[in-house]
Amino acid sequence: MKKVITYGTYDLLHYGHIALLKRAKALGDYLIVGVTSDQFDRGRGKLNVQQSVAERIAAVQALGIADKIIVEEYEGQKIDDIQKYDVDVFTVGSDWVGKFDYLREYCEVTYLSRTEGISSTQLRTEKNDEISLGIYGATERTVRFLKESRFVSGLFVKGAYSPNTRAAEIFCEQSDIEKYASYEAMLADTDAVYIFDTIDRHFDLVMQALEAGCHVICETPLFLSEEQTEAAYALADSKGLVLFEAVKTLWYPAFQHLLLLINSGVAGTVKSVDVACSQIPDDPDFLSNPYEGSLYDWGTIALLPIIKILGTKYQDVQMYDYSRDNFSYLSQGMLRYDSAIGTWKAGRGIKSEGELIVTGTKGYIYVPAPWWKTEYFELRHEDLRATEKYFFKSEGAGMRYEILEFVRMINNGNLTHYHYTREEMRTIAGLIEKFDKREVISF
Ligand code: C2G
Repeated sequence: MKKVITYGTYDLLHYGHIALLKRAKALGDYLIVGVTSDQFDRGRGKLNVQQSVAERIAAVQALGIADKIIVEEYEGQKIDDIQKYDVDVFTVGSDWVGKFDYLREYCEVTYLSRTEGISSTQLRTEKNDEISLGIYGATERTVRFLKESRFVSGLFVKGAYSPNTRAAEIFCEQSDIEKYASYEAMLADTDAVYIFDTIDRHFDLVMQALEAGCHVICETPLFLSEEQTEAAYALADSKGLVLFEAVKTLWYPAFQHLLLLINSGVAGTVKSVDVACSQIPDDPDFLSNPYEGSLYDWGTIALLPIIKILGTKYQDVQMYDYSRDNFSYLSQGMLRYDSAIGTWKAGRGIKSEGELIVTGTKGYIYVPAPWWKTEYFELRHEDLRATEKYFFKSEGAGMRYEILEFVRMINNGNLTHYHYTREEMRTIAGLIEKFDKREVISF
């Protein structure tokens, strides 16, 4: 029996895929189809896949062409599969010519001609209209946002506005996007807006954008109080708009996997979560704005692992604060739960080891600094030799994952992929509110 193997994503399965699968089958007697996992595609920079691996497998299965379907999860798996299943022929479309010649050492390699005039990319664009987006702000961060947005299909940056006219001019000219004369003008001309400013300015900017009918992706932390959070989400809901907090850490493949692992109980019962984040910005100007201070800046990121892992129902909270000249350099605190403790340390203009440790009854998870943009973490046990290492590659500056999620939410009517619940948002806003109201012990 001659065994053939082929691989693909098979997103929005079309006749190009089908033609290839049929010809692949005709090369032998038994066809194995490897369907890429969501993680694997993200890792190889294929970010705009619309369907989950389960949906894609179901579509391939329904064709009845494959004799066996497997999931492709890692680089180098093809060699393992060829040996494991005793494969005679490896085949893919002609868009890959030469790329898999290294497999000739293990089996026959055949490139089949690709069907012209059809592709998943084309179907994706036809399915959803492109979202036009305006950027509020003109800083190094908005430049990064713009660059990262180009890796996400279905969205394009139309222009920008910043109260800092000179900075806006430079940004728009260098990036070749439109420069708007006012925020209103930009909102009137776009479907969505990305807001980059300090937390104290978010509420007004967000409300104005929602009133104007724009979807909003706003830098983290979103708001200064629970009330603002409620009001903004109520308005977004009533208008059927997406209001998205740009917490890029949350969408990093490694962080997503960490949450998944903890939920599966590999570390036992979690008894404590310790988070530290700190930064000394390059430009010393930040000290002049109190809203650039510790928890005003780190807010959601510092509190997110605690709230995501231990939940929203804490018993009490203690906050300590080191401020000078109305600027908070360090916020440290402890959330006490029924049977667990969460601590955080958030620093601006001060530096510490930015690690995350999740302590459990069977072992602990260690995420090295800077944990908030990690690709790597370890699950450690009493016996250090039993350490399990996890590596999840993040492409670019990581922002593309959150932008992708934002686009998905707009296209899917705000229903799917809501990994960050309203209750979690409210809880975090409530803690930032306590900090803002100076319910802290100063030192
Ligand atoms: N294909 C085709 N004609 C098209 C589109 C795709 O023949 N118009 C083929 C591709 O060449 C590939 C298969 O259909 O052999 C699946 O295509 P994709 O879903 O785009 O998957 P791809 O990214 O090519 O994955 O490890 C993954 C594999 O290397 C290939």
